[in-house]
Amino acid sequence: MSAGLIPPHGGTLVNRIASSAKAEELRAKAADLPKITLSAKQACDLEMIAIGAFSPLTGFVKKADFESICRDMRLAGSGGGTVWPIPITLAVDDAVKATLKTGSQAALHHADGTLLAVMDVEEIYPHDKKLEISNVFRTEDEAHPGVKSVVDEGDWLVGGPVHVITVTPEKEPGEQFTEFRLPPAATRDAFTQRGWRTVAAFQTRNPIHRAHEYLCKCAQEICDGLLIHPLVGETKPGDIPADVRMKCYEVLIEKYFVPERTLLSVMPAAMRYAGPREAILHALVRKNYGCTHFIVGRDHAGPGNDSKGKPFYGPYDAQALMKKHAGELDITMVPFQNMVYVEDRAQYIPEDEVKEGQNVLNISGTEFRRRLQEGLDIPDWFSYPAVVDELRKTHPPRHRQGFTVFFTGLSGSGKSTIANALMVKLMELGGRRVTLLDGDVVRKHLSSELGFTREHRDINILRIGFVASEITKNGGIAICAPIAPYVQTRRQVAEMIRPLGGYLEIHVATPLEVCEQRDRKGLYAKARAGIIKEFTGISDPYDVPQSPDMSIDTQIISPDNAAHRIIVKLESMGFVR
Ligand code: PPS
Repeated sequence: MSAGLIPPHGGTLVNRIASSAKAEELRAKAADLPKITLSAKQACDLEMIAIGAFSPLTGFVKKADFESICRDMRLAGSGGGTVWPIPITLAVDDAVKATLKTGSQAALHHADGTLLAVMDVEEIYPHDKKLEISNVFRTEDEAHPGVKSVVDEGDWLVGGPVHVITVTPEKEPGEQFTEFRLPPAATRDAFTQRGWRTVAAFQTRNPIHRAHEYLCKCAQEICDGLLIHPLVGETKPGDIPADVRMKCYEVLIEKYFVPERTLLSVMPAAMRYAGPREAILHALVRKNYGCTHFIVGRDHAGPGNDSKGKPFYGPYDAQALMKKHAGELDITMVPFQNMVYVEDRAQYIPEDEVKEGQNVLNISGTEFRRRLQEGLDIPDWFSYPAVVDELRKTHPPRHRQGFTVFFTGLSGSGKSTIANALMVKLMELGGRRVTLLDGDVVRKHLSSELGFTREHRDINILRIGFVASEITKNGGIAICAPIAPYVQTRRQVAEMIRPLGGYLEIHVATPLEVCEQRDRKGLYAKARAGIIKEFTGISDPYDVPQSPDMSIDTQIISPDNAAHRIIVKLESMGFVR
């Protein structure tokens, strides 16, 4: 900071990034250390710790902090420590745990192999997932993306400080936003340079529309500056990717905000969707970045509805929790009601100021995404033409998106015949390339070394899923026709592909007796005779799909008719026209 400028707000910052000399030392040491490959969320957390955004944390939490954070929302400390709402954990599975030793060190690697840090392994302790999930997320429903992510993590937690070599993986995916990646200390300096004494931060994981502009402008009325601070770490499938959002923010700020009063930079954290507790975390982090005010709108960091269709959090729960801890956060909340557009006034106003008889217009996030996907109108009162244009570049309407039709059913059920008929019809329609990944063909070319154990079948199906996901991502059509007997693996494939385009699961529900009677390849007879082991339906299970997008009984429907029905379904979904 230059002399004479305003001292930055926010207290002491942790810096865990090693000097270049120290980094060399760490690199040499790391070669002999046990290795932990970080998940996307853990890599985000490491970066947040390294740059001081998670100050006062110097590493991944140990048991006393973990329990105290989960139970009391505080770091452990005599008489109650500092407010801290979410444990920043390093979870590992049994196999990794077996390689670690308390009192020793471990090398932390990015998924692409880059060595990121060395960690002092001060504690290894059981991951009390129940304690974390029930307290942090206030629900155990696995439809909650934060809950699901903890459930899927390893059963052990490793605690201790980190010594960070780099936060940038070698294979930069081109979405690193280098020029916008201002760490907390540099952000404080930027505020000081601009002479801002008070700064309001706007946290976002979505594109900014007009209602958000209204919030930001209101905050600018009470603060010297505005920090538009999008979260660019891991988000849930379906959220608009950070690189797309960044383009939207840039065009928006240029056109609609006063550049001298607005700073755009990114926060490299992962979303947890923990609603009220995450609002507190977001506020503490923005205090570390030097902000004095923090905007909290309706349903901050909420993931939407639970598996029964009810919202996980009340719309103002986050504001209530922020209010409760207002005295100890060292950052002032700027709360906002749900903002709605009143047509008669051509203006956004807080929901509770709407008068009887006024015509209120609203487009929910889900409705916005639907319109984007289907190429429908997005009115100017809701968003900005420049932002919508950017979004349309990466969100083509459904008839231009890729999709996968995934057939599942017993051997001899007729999957291949229907898949072939469908392929011909789709090729006749034209417009997109069609690839057929038939069970037998895949087994010959892609999975020739695999047998039919559960493990091998899973590998086979996940390979098919991966290829289909690439085809879908690039706007093509993938038709898959394996047996795919296990529900869990089918779910994994669906989860892999759904965020990238269309996905249709079709159960070819020909009964076992009929398949066995047909026995075109003579495999059922061999399976009954015990010559072929682990044969689906005979000596290996087939999990019948409970809610496929379509079920086809080939005893009643011809292959051509089945393919026609699938085309009609794809038409009704907007994927073909
Ligand atoms: S899986 O479970 O999805 O990996 O199976 P998949 O790759 O689709 O199987 C392809 C064909 O392998 C033949 N086959 C068997 N099927 C099931 N169980 C056993 N043990 C087995 N051994 C060989 C079978 O003919 C499958 O082809 P389809 O086209 O389904 O009849």
